[in-house]
Amino acid sequence: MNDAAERKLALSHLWVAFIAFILACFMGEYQVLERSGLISALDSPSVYFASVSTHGVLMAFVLTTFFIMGFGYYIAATSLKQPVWNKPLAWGAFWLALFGVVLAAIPLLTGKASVLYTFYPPIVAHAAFYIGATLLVVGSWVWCVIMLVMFVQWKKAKPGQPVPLAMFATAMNALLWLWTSAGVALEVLFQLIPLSLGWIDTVDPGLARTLFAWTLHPIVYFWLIPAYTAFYVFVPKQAGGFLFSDEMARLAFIVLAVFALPIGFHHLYMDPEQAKGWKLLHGIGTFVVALPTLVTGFTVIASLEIAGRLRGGKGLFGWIGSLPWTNTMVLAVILSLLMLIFGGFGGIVNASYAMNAMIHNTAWVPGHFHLIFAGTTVIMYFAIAYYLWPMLVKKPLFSESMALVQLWTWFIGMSILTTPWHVLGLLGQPRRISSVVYNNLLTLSWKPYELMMILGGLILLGSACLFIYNLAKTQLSPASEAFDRQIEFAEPIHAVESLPEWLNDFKPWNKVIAVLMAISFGYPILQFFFMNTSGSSAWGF
Ligand code: HAS
Ligand code: CU
Repeated sequence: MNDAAERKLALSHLWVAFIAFILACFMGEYQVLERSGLISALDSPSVYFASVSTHGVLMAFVLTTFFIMGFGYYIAATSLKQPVWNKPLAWGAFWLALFGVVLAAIPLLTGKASVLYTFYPPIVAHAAFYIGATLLVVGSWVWCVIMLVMFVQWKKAKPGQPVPLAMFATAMNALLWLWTSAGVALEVLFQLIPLSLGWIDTVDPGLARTLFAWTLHPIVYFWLIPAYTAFYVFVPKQAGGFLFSDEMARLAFIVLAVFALPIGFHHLYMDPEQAKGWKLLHGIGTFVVALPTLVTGFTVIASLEIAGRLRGGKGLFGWIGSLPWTNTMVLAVILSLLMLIFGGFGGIVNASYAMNAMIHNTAWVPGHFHLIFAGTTVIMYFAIAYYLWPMLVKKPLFSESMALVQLWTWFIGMSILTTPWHVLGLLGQPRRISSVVYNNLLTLSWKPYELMMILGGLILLGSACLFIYNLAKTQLSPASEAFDRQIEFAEPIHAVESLPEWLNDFKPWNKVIAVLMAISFGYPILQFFFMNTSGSSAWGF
């Protein structure tokens, strides 16, 4: 297949993602410096909050959405072995989303949208921020439609055959994202845009936070699924072995998508607007959604063990040493899993209803999500980029050894950055503050941790620059005629000839999601419309 058009489509998306990423890394380092109070000339809450809002939006929404779209297009084309459906539409979505990002960037950079990436009312941004963010989401919806159309077309053409695992995961993510983004879309369209344009005088922040919670948990799995896709479909082959179980992988993606949705109230445990019974229900669901990650850890480590033993590793742990640690994909998965141990542990602490009181709104929370998102997840984005870049530009990677150094330094930098954050959280440091320099003795103990974070941030910034440099040099190096590498998907150890429909399609799961969402969000949302908020009782006294 001549895939030049697909390669260009994927590359354009991935470059937008990584440019957003590197800009945000510079802001991150400025932020740790500003907060520490080390350089008094930097002291400016207004610049700090403009920066931290832009950093969050670039990392959480721009890097992720563009990466997921670009990766998805290429996965669909290569795993299904067919061109991307309706490329003009895909390009239209690309430009619409990019336009949205530029539109949102203007108020962000001029301090008119310093509302953080969660943009909770009652703080209100300039309308251009919400409209820009909406266009980015609409662009991503088009991507979802293209993925689902390609999935359905392939199934119609090959009835009864198992959809390739890589495409199954990608299409599942598209479906997940359609459901996920609906919550924040309702909030932005019916509350925040009208409010920021002055069409309405006030909104109910409780309703806004409930709608945002609908989105806030599943969005993190929208970001995570490409990393898990690489775990299952690239890692076993790169390690020199086989995927331990194709069916387990599918089941993990299904449970991840289905149970990611009805559990968002673990972000609202300490909020007053929902009753404790609903919170407990969502809390139980949160523990269910940790299961597919445990299954993923098991399957991926089992696949690595198969590879290690095929490579001659002996004994209980000897296979670990015989893995190809100098393969970027293999090194990245090992470092990613190591960060997942602690990032996931933090998640379980957060999810435990009573323990949440200890860490909620403290520095622990950014510690958790930097470790599990910027660590576990983004390190796999790097590995995917290193793997795909030579195929996308038809040139060998500029430097494999630089890539290995980059992955190690990202892991080391992220560990140095996030450990103090967790400790500071337990010491009571609030999150979302622009300065940690208080006038009391207690907060003196925060100082060494703040300094460590500056060091961690510096290492990460250096690592991020190496990443971009390597990709740019690869693309700009002279073309080599002989170079032609093809994408290789891992084979399961037991070939999958046929699958039950529930492991090969989404229709039944879509219905399950609808029921679970109606149960877990129906009443909690409707109550806002029926509640008496006038301050008097129903009898008028
Ligand atoms: Fe989270 C807050 C709970 C996963 C991202 N999370 C956040 C926020 C973000 C975020 C961005 O319940 C902040 C939102 C905000 O700004 O307010 N999170 C969880 C739970 C999980 C979890 C239960 N989070 C993620 C992932 C994210 C992410 C993934 C991004 C990609 N999170 C919460 C809660 C809050 C929260 C509360 C609200 C806190 C508050 O109060 O505000 C689970 O999915 C985690 C499951 C993972 C595990 C780990 C298993 C470990 C494995 C590794 C094995 C490896 C080995 C090593 C043995 C249970 C599988 C092998 C070594 C070799 C050499 C081979
Ligand atoms: Cu969550």
